[in-house]
Amino acid sequence: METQTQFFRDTWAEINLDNLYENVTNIRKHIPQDVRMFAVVKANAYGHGDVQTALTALEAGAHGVAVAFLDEALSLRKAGIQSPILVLGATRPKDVKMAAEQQISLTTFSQEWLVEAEKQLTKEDSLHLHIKCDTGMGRIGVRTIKELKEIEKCIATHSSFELEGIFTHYATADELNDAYLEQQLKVFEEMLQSLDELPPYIHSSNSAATLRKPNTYFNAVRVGISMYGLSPSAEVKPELPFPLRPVFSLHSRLISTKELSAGEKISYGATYETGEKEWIGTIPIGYADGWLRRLQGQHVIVNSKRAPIVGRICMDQCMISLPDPLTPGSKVTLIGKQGQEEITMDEIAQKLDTINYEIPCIISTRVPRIYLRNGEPTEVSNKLLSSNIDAENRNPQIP
Ligand code: PMH
Repeated sequence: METQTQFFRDTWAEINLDNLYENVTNIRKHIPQDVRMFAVVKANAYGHGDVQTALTALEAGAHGVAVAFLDEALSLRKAGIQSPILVLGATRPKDVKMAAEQQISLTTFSQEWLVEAEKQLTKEDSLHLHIKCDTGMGRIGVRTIKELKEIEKCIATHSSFELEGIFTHYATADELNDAYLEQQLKVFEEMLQSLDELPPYIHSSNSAATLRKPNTYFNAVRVGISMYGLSPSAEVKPELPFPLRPVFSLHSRLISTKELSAGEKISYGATYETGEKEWIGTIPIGYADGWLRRLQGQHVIVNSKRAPIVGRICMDQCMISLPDPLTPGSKVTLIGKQGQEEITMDEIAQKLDTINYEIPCIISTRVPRIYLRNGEPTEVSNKLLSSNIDAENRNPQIP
């Protein structure tokens, strides 16, 4: 595939929107029709590109999108996303006016916050709120029924607030042992029972719970990692109800190749020494792109064969020991498939001793993202934007 003309560097990530669409479609088929799906597109859609991900997920049947911060929500609105948007994290009370104006739903978990937020609003405003319950994650949320009731009352007595939802988040949904999840679920159900009236949206499931635990659905789910075609953990991977298609792949091209004789040194510290005659290739990606120094020794795929990264990874470049004599310009795949070979996100995560979630997030914005639709590079098109509106119309029951 030819790279696009908007960037001038031979390293790029491909975001396969066809696979994203298929993952969302399969998730939608897996859950009952009346359960709404929020596509979690925080952190630039886990590094995949928030606008393109949001539009594709909405087109495939997601009801709305969820982000971590108000800034992320505002940037999606600015890009023309018209669906419901929920901010899952904390927002400063002084910033709530903007959320009300842009019809962005916020998360609340303290009465003091409501008192401060109310000062920013007028009678004409309607700020949509979801109450976050901390049922055992220990992050944010109300922990007692007493606090919850105070918040419910405070929202009900102020006309500028509208209680739109209530939710919680599981700490161990990606583990096969469900004991702690069931304990959290029980606490959440007790909290729900204490309410005078249930709000329109009740949600608790992340990807792992959405794929494995129908008893956590209530009437909405919040799906991130599985939409991107990645398993929430190695433990639940054998249990997934349908195959997930990876969305993110990472590629580069050889910018220099040379045949070196035995005993030549490679990169900072001169830590690698060629054993015998060896072809060495250089690719323009380094730790400033999120291709961290600890990936030294990791394989890439070139000429459809695996080849190791040799010597220290530099800020903008690294070297590989080539399997064949190759000329500059050959494609190098760092994550994804080339020929019969594949390097998965999970392989890179394992090499870095972390989880797959972290990898696309740390591939820096210096690496351009190319969006593929029907196998071809695509811009955010008017067609996609109009289907964003269609997705809204398919959901006439939006409160
Ligand atoms: N809901 C909330 C509140 C979340 O924080 C996340 C992910 C999701 C839903 C989606 O989870 P999934 O990607 O497993 O489907 N949050 C995080 C996090 O804070 N760190 O890693 C994932």
